[in-house]
Amino acid sequence: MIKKYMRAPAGALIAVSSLALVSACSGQSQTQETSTQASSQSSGEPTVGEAQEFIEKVETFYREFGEYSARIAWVNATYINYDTDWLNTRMSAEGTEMGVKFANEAKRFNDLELPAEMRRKIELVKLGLNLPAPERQGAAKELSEINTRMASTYATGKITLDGEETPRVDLEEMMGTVRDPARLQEIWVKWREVPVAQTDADTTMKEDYASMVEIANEGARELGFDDVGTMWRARYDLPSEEFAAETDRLWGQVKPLYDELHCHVRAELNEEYGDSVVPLDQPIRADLLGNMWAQSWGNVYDLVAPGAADPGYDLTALLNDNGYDAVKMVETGEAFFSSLGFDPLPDTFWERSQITKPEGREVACHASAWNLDGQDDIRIKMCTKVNADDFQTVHHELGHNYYQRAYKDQSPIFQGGANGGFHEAIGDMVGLSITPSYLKQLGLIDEEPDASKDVGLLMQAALEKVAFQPFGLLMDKWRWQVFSGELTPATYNDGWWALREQYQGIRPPVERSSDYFDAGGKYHIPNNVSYTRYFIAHILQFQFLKAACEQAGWDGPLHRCSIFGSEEVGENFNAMLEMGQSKPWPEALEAFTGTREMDGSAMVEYFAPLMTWLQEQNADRTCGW
Ligand code: X8Z
Ligand code: ZN
Repeated sequence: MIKKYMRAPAGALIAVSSLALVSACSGQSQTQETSTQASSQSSGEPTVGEAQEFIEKVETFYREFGEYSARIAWVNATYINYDTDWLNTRMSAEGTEMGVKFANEAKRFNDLELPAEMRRKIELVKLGLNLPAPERQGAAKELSEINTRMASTYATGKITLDGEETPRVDLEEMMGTVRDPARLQEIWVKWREVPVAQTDADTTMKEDYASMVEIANEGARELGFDDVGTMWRARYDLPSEEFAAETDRLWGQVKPLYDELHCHVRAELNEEYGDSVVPLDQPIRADLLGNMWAQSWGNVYDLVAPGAADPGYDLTALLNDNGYDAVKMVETGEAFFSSLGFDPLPDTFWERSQITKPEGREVACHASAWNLDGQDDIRIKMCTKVNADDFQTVHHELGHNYYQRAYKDQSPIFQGGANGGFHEAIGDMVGLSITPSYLKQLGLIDEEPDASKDVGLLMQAALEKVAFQPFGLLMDKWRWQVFSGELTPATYNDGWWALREQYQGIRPPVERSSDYFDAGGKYHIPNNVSYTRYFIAHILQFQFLKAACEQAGWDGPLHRCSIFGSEEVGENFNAMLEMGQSKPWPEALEAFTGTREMDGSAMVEYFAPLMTWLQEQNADRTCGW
C-alpha cells in the first residue's frame, strides 16, 4: 500500500522552536485550525485569487526554509557547541520573523469566503508559530537566543555524583534501579540544580524562562490571542476554553483508576520503605516511583507486583539476555511496522540517525523523530539504552517517522498530525502490541503466561500508562497558568508543586523553596514542547487499539491483543496517517475508529480486570492524600 506514493517536491518538515512546523520532540506540526481570533487588518477587498497566491507563497517558504532549518536544528541537537547554537539562534529568529509576518498577512482573509481546504490552510498559518515574537525590532532574535540557551542548558547541564561528572541519561536510568531513598533523593535534588545554575550568559534557566514568557506573550497578543496558552489550546479544532474542558472530561474518565493505583502503590511502597519514608496519609515521595519525574512508574513494578499473578518475566532482562543492542531494538521496531505492510525504513535512516549517545561531544539525549526534507529523510535521535523503557520509546519514535512519511505528499501546511495527540499515539499504539504472544514470536519467551497472570501484565501497563495521565495533564495546566500570568516567577515553583500534589498525589522528597525551578527539570519546559499532546495520546492509543483489534477480528481481552502481522489494520491505519492534518481531527479519528469523539472508555475497558483487583486490595486501606 505504501508503494503507491509518488515523489513530491521537498516538503517542509522542520524541527525548530521558531517557525515550528514540526517540533524537535515529536515531528508534530505546531499548526492547527482555530476559531478566528485574530482581527482583520484588511486594506482593500481581498480576493480568492490573492488568498491562493498567499498560500502558495507560504507553501514554498515552508518547503525551502523547512529543510534548511531542520538541517541546522539537527546538527545543533546532535553536536551542541557555541557555533551550532549560534546557527540555530539565527535560523530560529529568521523563522519566527517570517512566521509572524505570515500570520499577520493571513488575517487579511478573515472575512473572505473560501473553499474549506483553503480556509483551513489560512487558519493553520495563523497558528504556525509555537512561540510568536512581537514585530518590534530585535524581539525575534532575543527570543531565539533565550530558547536556544534553555535547550542547550537542559541538554548539557553538568551533574557531579560521587565526585565524578555523570551523564544525564545515566542519572535518569539510576532513578529506575536505585532503591536507597537517601541516594534517590541525592540524584533527584542534583538534577534540579541545573535550572537554577548560572549559564554562560549569566542568566539562569528560570530567568530565561520568565523572559521567554514575556516576549512570547507579547507576540501572541499582537496576533490577537490572550496569551501563548490560549494559542496552544487553539490547535485542537475547538474553541480554547472548550478544549480545556474536554481534557478535564477525559481525565474524569480515567481518574478513578488512577486513584486506586495510587492507593495500592503507596501501600506497597510503605511496606518496602516504612512509615517514616512513605506515610500512608501523605502524597507519595516523588523520587520513589522509579522515574526522574514520577511520570511513569513501570520501574517499581517489582515492589508492587501482584504476587501470584506476576507473569514471571522482565523485559529489560530478556532483551539483555538475548543479546539485543540498540540497533537490534530499532530493527525489531521496524519489523513490526513492516508486518503491518509499511515499507522498510530507507537506508538513509540507518546512515543518519543517532541511535546511541556519541562520545566526545554534547548532544540532546531526549528522544525525538525527525523528517529533514519533508520526504524520505526520516531519522530518530536517541541515546538508547537496552531496557524495557527504551524498547517502548523506540516504537514511539518510529511511529512519528512512519506518520511523517505517510503524509509527505500533503501540502507542507498539512504535514502534521491530525492533532498533537495523534502524532504521539501512533507508535504507542503499536507498542501496546508488545504482548506475551508477540514476545514468544520474537523468541524472547518460550511460553505465554496464562490468564491467571493478566493482573500482573495489566499492572505493568498501568504503571506506565495510567500513572502517566495526571502528569500528562498538569504539565500544561502549569504552563497555562504561567502564560496567563496566574503564576509569576516568584510562584512558579509553589504552583508547580501544588499541581503535582493535586493531580498526582506526590510531593518532593525535601522542602523546595520558591527559588527553585523544578518544572525546568523536565525537557518539554525549556524546549517549549506542549504536553497535552501526550495526555491525549494516552487516551487515543487505547481507542486506536480497540478499533484495530476489532478490525483484526480479535475476540479476547483487549490487553492480550497484538496487531503484529495484520496488513488489514496497517492499511486502515495508513489511510488515517496519510491525511496528515488536512482535515479536522474528528474526521481522521472517524476514518480509523468510526467515532468522532475522544473517549477514555477504551482505556478503562483495557484495565478493567486490574481495576477489580485493585478495589479488592484497597478495600481496607485509606486512599487519597
Ligand atoms: O517526550 C516524549 C517522547 C518524544 S516526543 C520520547 N515523551 C514524553 C516524555 O518523555 O515525557 C513520550 C512520553 C511522554
Ligand atoms: Zn513523541
